[in-house]
Amino acid sequence: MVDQVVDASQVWDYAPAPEATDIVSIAPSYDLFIGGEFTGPAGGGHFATLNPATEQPLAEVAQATGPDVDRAVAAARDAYQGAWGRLPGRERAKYLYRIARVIQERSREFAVLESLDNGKPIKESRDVDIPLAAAHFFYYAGWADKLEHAGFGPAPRPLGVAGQVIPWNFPLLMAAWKLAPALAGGNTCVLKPAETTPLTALLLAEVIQEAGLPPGTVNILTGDGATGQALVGHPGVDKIAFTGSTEVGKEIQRAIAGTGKKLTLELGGKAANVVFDDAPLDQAVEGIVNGIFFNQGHVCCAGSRLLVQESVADTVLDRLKRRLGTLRLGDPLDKNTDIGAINSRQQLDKITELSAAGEQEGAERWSLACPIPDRGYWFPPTVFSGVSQAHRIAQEEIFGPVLSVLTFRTPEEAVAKANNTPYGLSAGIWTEKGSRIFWMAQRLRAGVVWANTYNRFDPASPFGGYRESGFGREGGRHGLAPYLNAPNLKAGHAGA
Ligand code: TAP
Repeated sequence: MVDQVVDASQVWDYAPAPEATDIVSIAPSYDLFIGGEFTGPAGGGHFATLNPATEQPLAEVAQATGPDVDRAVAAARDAYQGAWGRLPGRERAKYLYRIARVIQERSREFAVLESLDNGKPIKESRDVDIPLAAAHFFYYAGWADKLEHAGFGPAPRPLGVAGQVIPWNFPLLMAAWKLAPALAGGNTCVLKPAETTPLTALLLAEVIQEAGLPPGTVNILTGDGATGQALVGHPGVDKIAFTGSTEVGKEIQRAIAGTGKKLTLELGGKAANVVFDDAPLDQAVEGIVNGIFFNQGHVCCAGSRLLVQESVADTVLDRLKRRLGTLRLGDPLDKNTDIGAINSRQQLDKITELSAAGEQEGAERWSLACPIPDRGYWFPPTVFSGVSQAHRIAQEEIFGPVLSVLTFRTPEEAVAKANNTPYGLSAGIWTEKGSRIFWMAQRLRAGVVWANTYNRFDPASPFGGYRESGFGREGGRHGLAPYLNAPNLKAGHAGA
């Protein structure tokens, strides 16, 4: 059912406030970043990266194949055994600080480019993605000369060459999550950004040149899943760090079994955001909106299942729909935009298919009646109520602006329903009772639990899941561990 919740005559009309794009100069074509230089792909192939809000191509980007992976891994090995590997931690820290500062200096450029390539609202790339990416480099710069004080035992050693594969939902931020701890620990890196969002990783390559890192310390290979597969399978890589879908994560785990390569997996999620009847409901509604509609719901830890106590379910749903009526969907570069474009046709098809399944299975659909641009990939904020635990929309990760609402009567029932998922990445609790927060947090099987807030990130705080959400942590002191060999660290998640 599509429902108009806000009387159109009462809507305050915003004047457009588009961010200027002339700060970014996008080249017609990009090469690979190997050994400190941009270099053409061995196979000569390129593919287009699109603006998902217009479906217009932004640039051609090189398709890396096996020989390029060989070159990048060799360059990373040389840097590891050479200039980068010889640097003491206090010198590595200076490079990381430099990268962080240049990202800050060029933050508008990064934000505009991220919104163009990804489709996310400029206010999110400007206020969240880019500042957090810089903060990660600053944070890990601080650790580079203090590794022996990180609690892993004396003289922790780097692992060597890290192969890092990232998704499209937070392109620069995921690159920062991968590169910063690896470099702080003294490793060298080969990074593969997602096929649909390579441009900020390529701008980061320019920053890395500008910061003067020894050639080969960071290499960036654009390409598709086959490029990622070649990197993961390369015998010259010592450690694999992957963020992406659970399906591909399992494939990677199988592929490297028995090789002795270390592995961290940051995979999908289906988080429960649990609202009790004593919660400050207006605040909870803001948390629900942030939990599932931030970044069009393309968030691994999105609060995609709302569990609301039965006694307040109608009130919460009414207030939620009223609040959603104020969201503005449209041009990602407009500073007033709350909901940007879906990143790709493929992702839009997946969201559309799962939403249709929700209706077929009997859940009640409500979608915001808002103007949808003629071109580009868009999906209006959507809420399903009357969802049962067996519904696909309660079990599968939709990775879009779609909320499934379930109800509960007792805290025990809330825990049982929240944990009824193969994932274990994140959860939210809304209640005014501190004791209930602790009671719930002890029972929710999730790597991160937020209380009376949602989607809070800080470089000092470890993030990661368990079960089908993966293993290993990124962020904080814990985020260093997957990149180090040290007496107090377990053998790590080897493929063996
Ligand atoms: P995937 O399809 O898994 O892709 C992730 C990355 O892996 C992309 O760079 C992809 O390349 C590459 N890839 C694809 N097949 C591969 C293979 N066989 N071997 C090696 N690499 C391969 O995920 P996605 O659709 O981009 O991202 C969405 C998923 O990521 C969601 O499930 C989300 O929950 C998860 N995610 C998790 C987290 C954390 S921290 N847990 C954070 C963000 C996202 P292409 O781009 O060319 O396909």
